[in-house]
Amino acid sequence: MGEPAAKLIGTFGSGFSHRVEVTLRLKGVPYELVLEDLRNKSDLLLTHNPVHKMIPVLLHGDRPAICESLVIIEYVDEAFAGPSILPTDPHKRAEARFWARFIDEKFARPFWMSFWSTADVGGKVHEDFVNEAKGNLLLLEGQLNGNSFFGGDTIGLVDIAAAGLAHWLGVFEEICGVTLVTNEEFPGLTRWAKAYIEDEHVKQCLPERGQLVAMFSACREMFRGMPTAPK
Ligand SMILES: N[C@@H](CCC(=O)N[C@@H](CS)C(=O)NCC(=O)O)C(=O)O
Repeated sequence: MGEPAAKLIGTFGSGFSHRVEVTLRLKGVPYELVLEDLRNKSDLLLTHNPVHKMIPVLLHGDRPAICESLVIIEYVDEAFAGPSILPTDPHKRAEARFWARFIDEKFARPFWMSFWSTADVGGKVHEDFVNEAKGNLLLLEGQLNGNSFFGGDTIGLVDIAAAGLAHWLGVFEEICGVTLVTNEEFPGLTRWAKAYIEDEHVKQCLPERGQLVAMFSACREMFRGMPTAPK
Protein backbone atom coordinates (compact mmCIF):
# COMPACT_ATOMS: atom_id res chain seq x y z
CA MET A 1 0.00 0.00 0.00
CA GLY A 2 2.77 2.74 -0.02
CA GLU A 3 3.74 5.37 2.60
CA PRO A 4 1.08 5.68 5.34
CA ALA A 5 -1.12 8.74 4.78
CA ALA A 6 -2.94 8.21 8.07
CA LYS A 7 -2.51 6.48 11.42
CA LEU A 8 -5.32 4.41 12.91
CA ILE A 9 -5.40 3.64 16.61
CA GLY A 10 -7.46 0.47 16.92
CA THR A 11 -7.53 -2.80 18.77
CA PHE A 12 -7.61 -6.45 17.74
CA GLY A 13 -11.06 -7.95 17.30
CA SER A 14 -13.00 -4.70 17.35
CA GLY A 15 -15.79 -4.24 14.82
CA PHE A 16 -15.36 -0.48 15.26
CA SER A 17 -11.68 -0.68 14.26
CA HIS A 18 -12.67 -2.87 11.31
CA ARG A 19 -15.09 -0.19 10.11
CA VAL A 20 -12.28 2.32 9.75
CA GLU A 21 -9.74 -0.11 8.32
CA VAL A 22 -12.10 -1.30 5.62
CA THR A 23 -12.99 2.28 4.71
CA LEU A 24 -9.31 3.18 4.34
CA ARG A 25 -8.76 0.10 2.20
CA LEU A 26 -11.78 0.71 -0.01
CA LYS A 27 -10.55 4.27 -0.57
CA GLY A 28 -7.02 3.03 -1.24
CA VAL A 29 -5.50 5.09 1.58
CA PRO A 30 -2.23 3.64 2.95
CA TYR A 31 -2.37 3.65 6.76
CA GLU A 32 -0.44 2.59 9.80
CA LEU A 33 -2.38 0.54 12.35
CA VAL A 34 -1.43 0.99 15.99
CA LEU A 35 -2.95 -1.72 18.16
CA GLU A 36 -4.05 -0.54 21.56
CA ASP A 37 -4.27 -2.61 24.76
CA LEU A 38 -7.53 -1.28 26.17
CA ARG A 39 -6.73 -2.59 29.67
CA ASN A 40 -3.68 -0.36 29.69
CA LYS A 41 -4.45 2.62 27.48
CA SER A 42 -1.51 4.37 25.87
CA ASP A 43 -0.69 8.06 26.11
CA LEU A 44 -1.24 8.17 22.36
CA LEU A 45 -4.89 7.15 22.77
CA LEU A 46 -5.52 9.30 25.85
CA THR A 47 -3.97 12.33 24.19
CA HIS A 48 -5.94 11.98 20.99
CA ASN A 49 -9.31 10.90 22.38
CA PRO A 50 -9.43 12.52 25.81
CA VAL A 51 -13.23 12.75 25.66
CA HIS A 52 -14.23 9.09 25.22
CA LYS A 53 -10.80 7.42 25.64
CA MET A 54 -11.91 4.85 23.06
CA ILE A 55 -10.66 3.44 19.83
CA PRO A 56 -10.90 3.91 16.88
CA VAL A 57 -9.02 7.18 16.44
CA LEU A 58 -7.72 8.47 13.13
CA LEU A 59 -4.70 10.74 12.83
CA HIS A 60 -4.29 12.51 9.51
CA GLY A 61 -1.64 15.20 9.08
CA ASP A 62 -1.00 17.65 11.91
CA ARG A 63 -4.61 18.39 12.71
CA PRO A 64 -6.49 17.10 15.78
CA ALA A 65 -7.55 13.46 15.70
CA ILE A 66 -10.92 12.30 14.39
CA CYS A 67 -12.86 10.01 16.74
CA GLU A 68 -16.00 7.86 16.53
CA SER A 69 -16.11 5.26 13.78
CA LEU A 70 -19.07 6.65 11.81
CA VAL A 71 -17.57 10.14 11.89
CA ILE A 72 -14.20 8.78 10.76
CA ILE A 73 -15.78 6.89 7.85
CA GLU A 74 -17.40 10.08 6.56
CA TYR A 75 -14.19 12.04 7.07
CA VAL A 76 -12.12 9.51 5.12
CA ASP A 77 -14.74 9.46 2.38
CA GLU A 78 -14.55 13.24 2.02
CA ALA A 79 -10.85 13.79 2.63
CA PHE A 80 -9.49 11.23 0.17
CA ALA A 81 -10.11 10.46 -3.48
CA GLY A 82 -11.27 6.97 -4.46
CA PRO A 83 -14.63 5.25 -4.69
CA SER A 84 -17.41 6.93 -2.70
CA ILE A 85 -18.53 5.27 0.50
CA LEU A 86 -21.58 7.49 0.89
CA PRO A 87 -23.98 8.09 -1.99
CA THR A 88 -23.68 11.45 -3.76
CA ASP A 89 -27.43 12.11 -3.84
CA PRO A 90 -28.32 14.09 -0.66
CA HIS A 91 -31.47 12.07 -0.01
CA LYS A 92 -29.66 8.77 -0.36
CA ARG A 93 -26.84 10.11 1.86
CA ALA A 94 -29.38 10.98 4.55
CA GLU A 95 -30.91 7.50 4.29
CA ALA A 96 -27.51 5.82 4.60
CA ARG A 97 -26.71 7.91 7.69
CA PHE A 98 -30.10 7.05 9.17
CA TRP A 99 -29.52 3.30 8.84
CA ALA A 100 -25.92 3.49 10.04
CA ARG A 101 -27.16 5.28 13.16
CA PHE A 102 -30.00 2.77 13.50
CA ILE A 103 -27.34 0.06 13.75
CA ASP A 104 -25.51 1.78 16.59
CA GLU A 105 -28.47 3.27 18.41
CA LYS A 106 -31.23 0.66 18.09
CA PHE A 107 -29.85 -2.54 16.64
CA ALA A 108 -26.62 -3.11 18.56
CA ARG A 109 -27.87 -3.59 22.12
CA PRO A 110 -30.56 -6.27 21.62
CA PHE A 111 -28.24 -7.97 19.11
CA TRP A 112 -25.48 -8.16 21.70
CA MET A 113 -27.81 -9.10 24.56
CA SER A 114 -29.35 -11.92 22.48
CA PHE A 115 -26.04 -13.68 22.90
CA TRP A 116 -24.71 -12.62 26.24
CA SER A 117 -27.65 -11.94 28.55
CA THR A 118 -28.45 -14.75 30.93
CA ALA A 119 -30.56 -13.09 33.59
CA ASP A 120 -33.30 -10.49 33.78
CA VAL A 121 -31.72 -7.19 32.63
CA GLY A 122 -33.77 -4.01 33.09
CA GLY A 123 -36.99 -6.03 33.10
CA LYS A 124 -36.06 -7.90 29.92
CA VAL A 125 -35.20 -11.57 29.64
CA HIS A 126 -33.17 -13.30 26.95
CA GLU A 127 -36.22 -14.03 24.78
CA ASP A 128 -37.22 -10.34 24.74
CA PHE A 129 -33.79 -9.41 23.40
CA VAL A 130 -33.98 -12.13 20.73
CA ASN A 131 -37.41 -10.90 19.61
CA GLU A 132 -36.23 -7.31 19.53
CA ALA A 133 -33.08 -8.28 17.62
CA LYS A 134 -35.11 -10.25 15.08
CA GLY A 135 -37.48 -7.32 14.56
CA ASN A 136 -34.46 -5.12 13.82
CA LEU A 137 -32.96 -7.79 11.54
CA LEU A 138 -36.21 -7.81 9.55
CA LEU A 139 -35.94 -4.06 9.09
CA LEU A 140 -32.40 -4.47 7.75
CA GLU A 141 -33.47 -7.37 5.54
CA GLY A 142 -36.08 -5.05 4.01
CA GLN A 143 -33.43 -2.40 3.33
CA LEU A 144 -31.44 -4.78 1.14
CA ASN A 145 -34.27 -4.80 -1.35
CA GLY A 146 -32.78 -7.63 -3.41
CA ASN A 147 -29.43 -5.82 -3.75
CA SER A 148 -26.04 -7.33 -2.95
CA PHE A 149 -25.23 -4.49 -0.55
CA PHE A 150 -27.25 -1.91 1.34
CA GLY A 151 -25.99 0.80 -0.97
CA GLY A 152 -26.63 -1.23 -4.16
CA ASP A 153 -23.85 -3.03 -6.00
CA THR A 154 -20.92 -1.82 -3.94
CA ILE A 155 -20.02 -1.66 -0.26
CA GLY A 156 -21.07 1.58 1.41
CA LEU A 157 -21.63 3.20 4.79
CA VAL A 158 -24.43 0.89 5.97
CA ASP A 159 -22.58 -2.28 4.99
CA ILE A 160 -19.53 -1.10 6.89
CA ALA A 161 -21.61 -0.11 9.92
CA ALA A 162 -23.24 -3.57 9.85
CA ALA A 163 -19.97 -5.51 9.51
CA GLY A 164 -20.44 -7.04 12.97
CA LEU A 165 -23.45 -8.85 11.61
CA ALA A 166 -21.41 -10.30 8.77
CA HIS A 167 -18.36 -11.64 10.60
CA TRP A 168 -18.82 -11.40 14.38
CA LEU A 169 -22.33 -12.91 14.39
CA GLY A 170 -21.11 -16.45 13.60
CA VAL A 171 -18.47 -16.20 16.33
CA PHE A 172 -21.08 -15.20 18.92
CA GLU A 173 -23.47 -17.91 17.70
CA GLU A 174 -20.76 -20.53 18.13
CA ILE A 175 -19.62 -19.42 21.57
CA CYS A 176 -23.05 -18.79 23.04
CA GLY A 177 -25.00 -21.60 21.34
CA VAL A 178 -27.66 -19.14 20.14
CA THR A 179 -28.72 -19.05 16.47
CA LEU A 180 -30.07 -15.65 15.55
CA VAL A 181 -29.83 -15.53 11.75
CA THR A 182 -30.83 -18.42 9.50
CA ASN A 183 -31.01 -18.47 5.71
CA GLU A 184 -34.71 -19.42 5.94
CA GLU A 185 -35.60 -16.41 8.05
CA PHE A 186 -33.16 -13.86 6.61
CA PRO A 187 -32.10 -14.95 3.10
CA GLY A 188 -31.08 -11.43 2.03
CA LEU A 189 -28.89 -10.83 5.07
CA THR A 190 -27.30 -14.27 4.74
CA ARG A 191 -26.39 -13.54 1.09
CA TRP A 192 -25.20 -10.06 2.04
CA ALA A 193 -22.94 -11.37 4.85
CA LYS A 194 -21.28 -13.83 2.47
CA ALA A 195 -20.74 -11.16 -0.18
CA TYR A 196 -19.33 -8.75 2.43
CA ILE A 197 -16.78 -11.11 3.93
CA GLU A 198 -15.71 -12.31 0.49
CA ASP A 199 -14.89 -8.82 -0.76
CA GLU A 200 -11.16 -8.47 -1.42
CA HIS A 201 -10.74 -5.27 0.64
CA VAL A 202 -12.80 -6.59 3.52
CA LYS A 203 -10.91 -9.89 3.65
CA GLN A 204 -7.64 -8.10 4.20
CA CYS A 205 -8.76 -6.54 7.46
CA LEU A 206 -11.15 -9.05 9.03
CA PRO A 207 -9.83 -10.49 12.28
CA GLU A 208 -9.13 -14.21 11.94
CA ARG A 209 -12.17 -16.20 13.08
CA GLY A 210 -10.31 -18.64 15.36
CA GLN A 211 -8.62 -15.77 17.16
CA LEU A 212 -11.96 -14.03 17.61
CA VAL A 213 -13.49 -17.19 19.05
CA ALA A 214 -10.59 -17.46 21.50
CA MET A 215 -10.80 -13.81 22.47
CA PHE A 216 -14.56 -13.70 23.02
CA SER A 217 -14.58 -17.10 24.75
CA ALA A 218 -12.02 -15.81 27.22
CA CYS A 219 -14.30 -12.85 28.02
CA ARG A 220 -17.50 -14.87 28.09
CA GLU A 221 -18.13 -14.74 31.84
CA MET A 222 -17.36 -11.04 31.99
CA PHE A 223 -19.77 -10.26 29.11
CA ARG A 224 -22.49 -12.40 30.68
CA GLY A 225 -22.42 -10.31 33.83
CA MET A 226 -22.78 -7.00 31.94
CA PRO A 227 -26.05 -5.12 31.59
CA THR A 228 -25.01 -3.87 28.13
CA ALA A 229 -22.37 -4.24 25.43
CA PRO A 230 -18.81 -3.49 26.60
CA LYS A 231 -17.43 -0.10 25.65
N1 LIG B 1 -19.18 4.82 19.40
C1 LIG B 1 -17.81 4.39 19.29
C2 LIG B 1 -17.66 3.05 20.00
C3 LIG B 1 -16.23 2.56 20.00
C4 LIG B 1 -15.99 1.50 21.08
O1 LIG B 1 -16.94 0.98 21.71
N2 LIG B 1 -14.69 1.21 21.31
C5 LIG B 1 -14.33 0.28 22.36
C6 LIG B 1 -13.57 -0.92 21.79
S1 LIG B 1 -14.55 -1.88 20.71
C7 LIG B 1 -13.34 0.97 23.32
O2 LIG B 1 -12.46 1.69 22.91
N3 LIG B 1 -13.50 0.72 24.62
C8 LIG B 1 -12.60 1.21 25.63
C9 LIG B 1 -13.30 1.78 26.84
O3 LIG B 1 -14.52 2.00 26.83
O4 LIG B 1 -12.62 2.05 27.82
C10 LIG B 1 -17.41 4.33 17.82
O5 LIG B 1 -18.28 4.11 16.98
O6 LIG B 1 -16.23 4.55 17.51
